[in-house]
Amino acid sequence: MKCRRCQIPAVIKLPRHNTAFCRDCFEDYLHNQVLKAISANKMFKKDEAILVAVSGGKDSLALWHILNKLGYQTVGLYLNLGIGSYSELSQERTETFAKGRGLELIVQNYRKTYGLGIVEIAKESARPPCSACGTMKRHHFNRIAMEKGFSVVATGHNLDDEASRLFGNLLNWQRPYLEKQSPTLSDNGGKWARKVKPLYRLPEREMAAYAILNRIDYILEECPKSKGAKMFVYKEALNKLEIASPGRKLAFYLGFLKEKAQLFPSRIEENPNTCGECGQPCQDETCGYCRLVARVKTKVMS
Ligand code: Q46
Ligand code: ZN
Repeated sequence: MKCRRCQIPAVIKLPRHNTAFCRDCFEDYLHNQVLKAISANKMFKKDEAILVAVSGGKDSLALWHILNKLGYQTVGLYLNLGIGSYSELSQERTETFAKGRGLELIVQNYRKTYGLGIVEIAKESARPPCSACGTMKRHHFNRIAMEKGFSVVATGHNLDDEASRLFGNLLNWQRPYLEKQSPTLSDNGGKWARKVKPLYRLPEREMAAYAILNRIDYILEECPKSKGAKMFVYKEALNKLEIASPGRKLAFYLGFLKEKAQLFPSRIEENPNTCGECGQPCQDETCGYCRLVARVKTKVMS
């Protein structure tokens, strides 16, 4: 197998592009996919500082590596959720990555802040762990970005994440989620940091290959709370379709982005109010995060 561009031995075959690349050409191709995603969705400019949300996994660390290599100004943000050895190891991987490249990393530790990890926080607030986790993450991403002067937060969601989310939303006809799903989420008229997903054109397999070729030491385990998640079933179904028809996954997601405005016009006025507790934009008088934390405090203190 030879590289389609330079004819030296290839390191990866890409059936969806009917091609194969050597190490340098693969890196070039992958960087171009990221640049295409950034410019097509006006994610950020070269002079904007970007807060990169990192989990210690391959996608977010590779995203940080790529943005840094492409000359963007980046700072990492790691949230230690307090999930035993998984959180300890993922923090260690993230810190080693940042230190090795001389990059700045902000760490927020839930056990230090709340005295509890996300599993206990979810239990005390009577919420499923991933639902509480999503609310908390959104709050901290936005709070830290605004406090430190970042207008944009980049996350490592790849094509498999976005296509499987779309698949799940369609299977369940989740219209409000379909209206909102996008590689660039609203900044609420500047009141919120813009949330962007520069890896949405790249599947998991290509991201894993990139991370390995660039010797990124990432945590292999998934969060233990993700066990049994429906998302894995959707990813598997899409992978089978991709094998039968290479390129289907990206075509499915890009097709949605193209048709979205017509099929699912956004009618939701996003978070028109300001939370009386924390000052972040919200739908009601108090935001979901502040309600969650208040419930946990009442339960823990009583
Ligand atoms: S939501 Fe759920 Fe993830 Fe939070 S508790 Fe773990 S699996 S980390 S993306
Ligand atoms: Zn609030």
